[in-house]
Amino acid sequence: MTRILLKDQISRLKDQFGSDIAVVSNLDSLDELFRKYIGRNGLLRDLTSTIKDLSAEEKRTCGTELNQLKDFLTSKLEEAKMTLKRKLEGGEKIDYTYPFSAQTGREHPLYSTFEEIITIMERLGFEIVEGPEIEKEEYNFDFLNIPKEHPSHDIWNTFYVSEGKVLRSHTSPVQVRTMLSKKPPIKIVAPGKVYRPDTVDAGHLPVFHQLEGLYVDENVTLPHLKGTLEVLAMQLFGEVETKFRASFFPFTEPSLEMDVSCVICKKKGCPTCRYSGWIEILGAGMVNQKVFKNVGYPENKYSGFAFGLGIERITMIKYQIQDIRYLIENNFRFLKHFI
Ligand code: FA5
Repeated sequence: MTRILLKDQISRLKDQFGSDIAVVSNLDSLDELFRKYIGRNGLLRDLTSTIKDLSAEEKRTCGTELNQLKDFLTSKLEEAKMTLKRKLEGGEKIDYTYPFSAQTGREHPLYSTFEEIITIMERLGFEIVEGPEIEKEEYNFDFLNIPKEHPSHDIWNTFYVSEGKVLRSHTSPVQVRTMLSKKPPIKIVAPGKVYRPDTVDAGHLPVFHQLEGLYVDENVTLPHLKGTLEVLAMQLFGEVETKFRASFFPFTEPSLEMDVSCVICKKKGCPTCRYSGWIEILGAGMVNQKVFKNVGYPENKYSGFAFGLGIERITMIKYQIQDIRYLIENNFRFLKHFI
């Protein structure tokens, strides 16, 4: 017997074993197979006895190979035994008491807030529309009566993509797109991402989400606007204080901003509200007649209101989140609070 010869014998024995085990159908024939191959007078033993006349070195290598063969045969027989047993017991058994620790996912709080706002606005009769994030400069500014010298045109306030194209700095260009494509009555909300090179702090991000609202018809008034926003705030937050402040936007006249009392510090002042006790959640106003003129609507026929709210700010108030940056860090420990 040489090592080459032994290798050949091992390979043949494996082939033979493969054919034998493939047809085993009960535990008795499996026992028989065990005896045939690994039993005291089995084929493995026969092979082992053939190496006794080899040199010490060859004996060692061949011995290792025979041990590997034994391991192989034993594990295959064990495997077959388990499979047969399972079959005889009537299929795989499931242990229903085994502790279940799979982690379940859920929506990001930002998207839950989005969904909630959209549902409220749909109930109030607003239709959802969308606009592109890469926007024509003229829709982002000019049609909205934002003059060329306005600081928002500045490269420090807007991301320019190419000649005449910007990353929209608010969702208000969707107002323009909607009014250019249809006549009133219009009652839409437009959710989406907006981009600004703002300094990042507890309340500011360079990429955030807004929801634009626009209602245009004959005889839409300021009380319609205030009523709509108050219903929205009440349904979103329940018992919080709200207030309207006079403001300025070139595309609304008059303009206002809506603040909600800071739920983090209860109006005592904290970094989230910049120590004012109030968090600004939206800008709004009555659509400026100049915007109607720009989109080709007849003079003084229509009136309307518009608003643009910051989704991150609303999420912070709803879930009492102190720092806006938590919303984009994807820290699992933070997100787990909302599961
Ligand atoms: C606007 O963007 C106007 N387009 C809103 C508007 C629409 C006014 C229609 C009138 C009519 P403003 O820049 O104030 O306005 O932003 C609106 C809201 O976005 C803010 O109230 C705030 O909630 C949120 N916001 C603004 N900047 C940031 C920022 N850097 N990070 C997170 N949220 C922001």
